[in-house]
Amino acid sequence: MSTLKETLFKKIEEHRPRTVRLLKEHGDVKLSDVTITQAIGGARGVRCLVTDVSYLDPFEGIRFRGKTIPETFAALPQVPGQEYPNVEGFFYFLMTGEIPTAEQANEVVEDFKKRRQLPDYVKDVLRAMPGDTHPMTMFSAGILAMQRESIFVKRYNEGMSKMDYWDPMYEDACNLMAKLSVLAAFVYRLKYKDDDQIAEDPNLDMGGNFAHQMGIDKPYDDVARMYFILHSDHESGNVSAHTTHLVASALSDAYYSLSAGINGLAGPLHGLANQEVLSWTMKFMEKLGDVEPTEELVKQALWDTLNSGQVIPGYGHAVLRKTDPRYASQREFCLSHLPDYPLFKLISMIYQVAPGILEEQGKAKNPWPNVDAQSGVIQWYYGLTDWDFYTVLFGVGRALGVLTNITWDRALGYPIERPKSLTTAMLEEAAGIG
Ligand code: HAX
Repeated sequence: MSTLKETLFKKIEEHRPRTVRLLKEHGDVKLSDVTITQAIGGARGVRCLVTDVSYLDPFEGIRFRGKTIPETFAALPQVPGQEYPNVEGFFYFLMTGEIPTAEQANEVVEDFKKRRQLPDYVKDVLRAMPGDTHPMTMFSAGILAMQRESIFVKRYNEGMSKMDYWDPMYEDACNLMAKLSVLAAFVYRLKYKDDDQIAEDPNLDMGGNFAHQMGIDKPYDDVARMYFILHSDHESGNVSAHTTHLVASALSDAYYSLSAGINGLAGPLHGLANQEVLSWTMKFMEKLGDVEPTEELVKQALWDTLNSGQVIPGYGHAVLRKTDPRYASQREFCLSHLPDYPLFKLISMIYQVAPGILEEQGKAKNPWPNVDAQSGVIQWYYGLTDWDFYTVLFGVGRALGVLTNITWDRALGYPIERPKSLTTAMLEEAAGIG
């Protein structure tokens, strides 16, 4: 058994009694009251999900296993010649809550290398899709096509104890996680590079091999590591995480569950916002022609967007009430690697004026930028200008968190999810207007 799996099993055994005790002795303790606004309004703020993988504070932002983003980057084993830690070591940390040693992180790197070959039939399925298919559809279909590989399904059909569910779920999670960046690069080269594929390099970790298979030079390997880690987890209530958890709660395997979560990520109010930000910015520049952008021109364009009934992509959040630390972390990267890049300067100018405009409009509860406002600039700078691919990158990262979560869901025996619906007449009756 690998060190990661052994450590995970130890952690699961330590954790199980905590969940059992809460249920047996304190199951009636109240966590939330639900209002009509919350019932109609997407359960915003209703505290009814459990995860120990990450926690999102409205003002501080995300903590992965108790650590902020800077603390996470500082704590993970540093690899000589790289600015960012290996994604595989971060996966170890998310799964177990323990910072791996360099050796333990490297063990995951080697394990993932053995698991990462993409089956030929997946390539056939993707090649059969029409050329104008969105890359998120191809990514999701690629994941779903591999469902026949599920070890969970095989073991379930053989008959397995509930206590063992986590084990094949973990194996599926690792097999999928190892393949996702290879699948993403395949989709990219198929769709945008005439299917001119680049063979994987067995000497490289996930970030390094991804950059290599994308055909983008250094330091894109570090961009990939940073990007995948930053996008990994944002507790359980966001659409991609919640969907993955919900589908897995029916004991659907990791392939079915992740594919569903990726479909949720593909919505413009969620992960697709990163492509929308670039599309908005490029349309703005195109309109300007040779004219230099100014704060006044940006303000006008933002008002035009709002007045036409559209949202400003990359701004606002259902939970956060300050600048997203994932935005701040990417901004820091830009300040050190591409401080004078015109597109970065424009994105910074939008950052200067958009919050004020959203405040003046008075609708958005959070006028500050989220993760998606900054990420496209970095991709564009390194030559990845096909912005409809950006959400696929988000998807590879998001898988780290949601696959960890569904492995723990099985370990802790979380049941099938089934909230209760009411009718509008029942709400009216509760409000005393029925
Ligand atoms: N531009 C214009 N209006 C906005 C806005 C924005 N960026 N953010 C919120 N609003 C509006 C809402 O549309 C809503 O209007 P209505 O009352 O007319 O319906 C009102 O302000 C209140 O919304 P809210 O409570 O502040 O925000 P929600 O929790 O309902 O929605 C969203 C959160 C992220 C979906 C929202 O802020 C938004 O649409 N942002 C733009 C799209 C975006 O950047 N999405 C990515 C979010 C991060 C993420 O998940 N990444 O994957």
